[in-house]
Amino acid sequence: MKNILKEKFDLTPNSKIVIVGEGITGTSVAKFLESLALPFSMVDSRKSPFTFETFKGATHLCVSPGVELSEPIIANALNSGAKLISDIDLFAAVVNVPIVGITGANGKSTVTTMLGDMARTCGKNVGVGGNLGKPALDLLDDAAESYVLELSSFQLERSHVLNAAAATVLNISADHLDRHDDLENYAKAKQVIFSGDGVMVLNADDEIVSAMSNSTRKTITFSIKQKADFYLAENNLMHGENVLMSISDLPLEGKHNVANALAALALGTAIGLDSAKMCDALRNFNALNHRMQKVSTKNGINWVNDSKATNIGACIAALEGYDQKVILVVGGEGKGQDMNELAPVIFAKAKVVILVGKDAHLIESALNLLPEIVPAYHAEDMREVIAIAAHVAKSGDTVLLSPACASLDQYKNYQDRGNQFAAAIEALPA
Ligand code: UMA
Ligand code: ADP
Repeated sequence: MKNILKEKFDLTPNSKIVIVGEGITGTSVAKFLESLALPFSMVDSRKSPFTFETFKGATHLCVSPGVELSEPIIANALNSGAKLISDIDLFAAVVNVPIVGITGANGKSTVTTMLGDMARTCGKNVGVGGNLGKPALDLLDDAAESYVLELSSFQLERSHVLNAAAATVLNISADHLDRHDDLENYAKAKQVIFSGDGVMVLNADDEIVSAMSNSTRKTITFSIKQKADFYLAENNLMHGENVLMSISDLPLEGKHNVANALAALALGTAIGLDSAKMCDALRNFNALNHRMQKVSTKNGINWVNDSKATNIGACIAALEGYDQKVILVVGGEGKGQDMNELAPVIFAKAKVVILVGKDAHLIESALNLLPEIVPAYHAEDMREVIAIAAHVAKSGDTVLLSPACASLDQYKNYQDRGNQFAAAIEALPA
């Protein structure tokens, strides 16, 4: 292993490696370097602010995904010759079995979990993690036959040698533009997942993703709108001319989850998994918490928690999946997104909107630009949201929490927001 690290990254016992960020990524890198007796130091600006002294003489920086590379002191160290390494690059360099990489604006966690389930259903010993939760280096296991990694744009922008056996960019829509400047830069960061010569799995319905194709590479496409290698036809998931399974056997809400299932099938096929077993895994798949999760049917109302919809793309996908109009709970921290993109879909799919959070007024302004009127209510907190929803909803209605915004203005995180939604429903009188 040490030879590989020397060859790929010029890492030796004489290197001065600084791990930036003492979170779970930094800790996983520290454990890994320790196991190889490679010396390092760890720094964390929340404990002690960075100074030029912090990085003096550093030969390598391993910068955690939550730390911005553009931070002047870090940028200066990198410009002065320190090499940027990442936990993902270290992982990829030492792994000898297939790695599958999954990125995209939305659906990463769902597809990563689906593919992990598929591999296990096929009897494989598979390591599943990355941005999903368990850092890549903590997955290392000699018994693993493959790894499935969810990768964020932050992880990809500091990785160079992934060379995944199969990789996908599920979709591109605005998110994290506070860190990536514009959609083009965000897409470029995601495209790094295709470094190397593995199979490319591309979403034929997404123009930006389709433009990433490379005629010299083996490519598998998926689509819910047109014929592709894996596609949807007459309510069946198809591979070429073969019916794989009916969408009615997919225990998930929303058409975007059909796209996710097709993407997982395409990735699984790329690494040689059996189709019938992959479909078995899909039939038994449980929706991840806070993603289109049916939380209750209290008072005959279908309450759905999609708190993980922290961007407009996820909220649009959620709404488009419904045939009937829903009562939509939306708002939070808007992260500079253009709410005008959301307004027409809200009009088409919401009979009432309940606006919450710091940037609720931006969504209201976007709705006010429409010639049509969508009845809107403002709520201060989740209890009020649920009280209003319970008041306007009739038996048979769906109340959907799909905020299109981050949660941090009012909650600890999206899980906390989803949990408070469920708790407030629970507290309603029957
Ligand atoms: N820190 C600094 N200076 C800074 C910012 C942070 O020193 O300017 C320190 C913090 O004090 C903390 C550490 O860095 O001690 C945290 O590092 P981190 O933010 O990179 O977080 P980790 O704990 O290492 O978790 C990261 C991912 N976090 C982020 O990308 C922000 C986790 O994704 C991921 O699960 C984990 O690695 C394992 O791979 C979380 C996430 O929110 C869930 N991801 C974003 C998303 O999904 O939208 C991209
Ligand atoms: P990620 O890990 O990329 O954030 P998740 O699977 O956690 O993705 O889902 C995040 C949000 O995006 C949820 O609100 C979910 O309903 C929505 N979503 C999932 N898959 C897609 C998709 N393919 N297109 C659009 N939205 C999606």
